[in-house]
Amino acid sequence: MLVKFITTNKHKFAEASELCSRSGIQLSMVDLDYEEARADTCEQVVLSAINILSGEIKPPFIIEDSGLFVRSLNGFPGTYSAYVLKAIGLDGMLKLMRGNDDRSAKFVSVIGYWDGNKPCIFSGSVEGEISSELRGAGGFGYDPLFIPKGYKFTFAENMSLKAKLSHRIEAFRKFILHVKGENVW
Ligand code: ITT
Repeated sequence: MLVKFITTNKHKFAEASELCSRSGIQLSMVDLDYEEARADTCEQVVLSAINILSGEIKPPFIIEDSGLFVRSLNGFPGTYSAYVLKAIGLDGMLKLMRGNDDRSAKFVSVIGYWDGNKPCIFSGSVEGEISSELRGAGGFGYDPLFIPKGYKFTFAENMSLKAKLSHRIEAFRKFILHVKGENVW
């Protein structure tokens, strides 16, 4: 089965397509930059994107909105994660967190699937904390400063850990279960 993944982010695409291909779902990347809604939740962003894109792109397709939600910053950067990374970078995030005792954070991923009939939403999240320095060379985005709960490594230091328990992997497992009826836990 072939499903379009509308994204400008090749890292997201690589992580998702590896898992999906193991279940016989082939993702093809459609690198289309569309206007994303301003909203507090990834669910709202995804539903509004399906609304726009379903008029332009033939089903079946998926989109994914994700982000890093830092508890002591009231969920910032959240749905603005891509913009904030461009604007202040990882060093800027570390500065924002300086002197902050509560470093807990979570990554969230929400997939929107349009099969031509009704929009479906699948979400995943992973709890963790913001490290005090950047560590590791793997992954992308905020991976060098995110330490998943119960571990000492950042995602960027341990990509095989990320491939097992990331927010994106959880959301895509749910998507695969829906499409194929196959549990890939
Ligand atoms: P799209 O074209 O799919 O929208 P994007 O990169 O703009 O690509 P988002 O709007 O969903 O994607 O922004 C999510 C940002 O959150 C992303 O650019 C990263 O900075 C960060 N992020 C999401 N998942 C991540 C992950 O697994 N590891 C590190 N950073 C992540």
